[in-house]
Amino acid sequence: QLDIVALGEPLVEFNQATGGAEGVNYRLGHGGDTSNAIVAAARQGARSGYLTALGDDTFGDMFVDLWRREGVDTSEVICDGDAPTGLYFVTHGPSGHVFSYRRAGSAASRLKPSSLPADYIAGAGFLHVSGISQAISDSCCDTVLAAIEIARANGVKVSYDTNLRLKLWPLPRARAITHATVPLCDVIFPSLEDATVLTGLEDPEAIADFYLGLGVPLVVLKLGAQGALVARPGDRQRVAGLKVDTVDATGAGDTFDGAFLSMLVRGEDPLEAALYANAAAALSTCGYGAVAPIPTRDQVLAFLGQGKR
Ligand code: KDG
Repeated sequence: QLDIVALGEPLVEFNQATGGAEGVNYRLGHGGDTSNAIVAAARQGARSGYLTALGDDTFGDMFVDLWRREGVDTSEVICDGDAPTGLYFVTHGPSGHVFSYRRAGSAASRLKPSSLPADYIAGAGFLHVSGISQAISDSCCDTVLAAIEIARANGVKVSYDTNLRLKLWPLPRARAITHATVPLCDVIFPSLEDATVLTGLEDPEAIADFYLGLGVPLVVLKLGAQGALVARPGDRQRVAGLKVDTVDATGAGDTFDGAFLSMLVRGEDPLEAALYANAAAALSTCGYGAVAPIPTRDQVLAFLGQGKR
């Protein structure tokens, strides 16, 4: 029995090391929003599993090794001998990180609804999916929607990160699919940045109203270094940002999602979960790459001054 099952695409990460552009080095790492989130959940002690397809290649093996090391169940991960594992480059410019994808035609983009292990999803506490998984191909979008249907039919809670990537799909389509998915979820984790583009609204309170109005009962709006807004019908709570020495925010939002879910499965309420996830996400920005700097539960608790629990 797993607490959380995530579905989506892992991406091998080449993260620009500091230094000049010529002959620059790239650190090899792991990325892919839902993979990052499930690793974050596992590092917080949640029983976690991942659903995806990998190429039959070294990069695919690299992910299986990662998940096994992290205690993420890989029993339903598909190996697709006819397509590669996707990858991306992260470069660092004056306005933060920039992603360059090499993922078209990847194994995960060929996922289809019939690839889904229904019993595996039906046995989980949460299903976690994202807008990126919907953006990479029509068949992966259908797969996400089919997985949500299986989850809902079996009383499995659904969490969703809008993770808007306009390099992957045009805004009108992103908006239509995202808005149609939100009401199917139990909790959503939009970033303020995504939500501003998707809704055309700038005020966090108005954004929360908008999403609650679509019918989702819990909106956790990620405000980056400014913390988070936890909104439920008739209830708003703010979590303040934490000061850390940020070097790379890649994957911070995903760490937030995984850490938040790990707290819900422990029975904590959404505000406690947001305080914790906010700290985990802040710590994850103190190192390069999406996965390497994700903190463990002990590190998060130490940072919050709570010691081990
Ligand atoms: O949130 C970080 C992810 O965006 C990154 O790891 C890569 O999944 C990725 C994507 O498609 O942008």
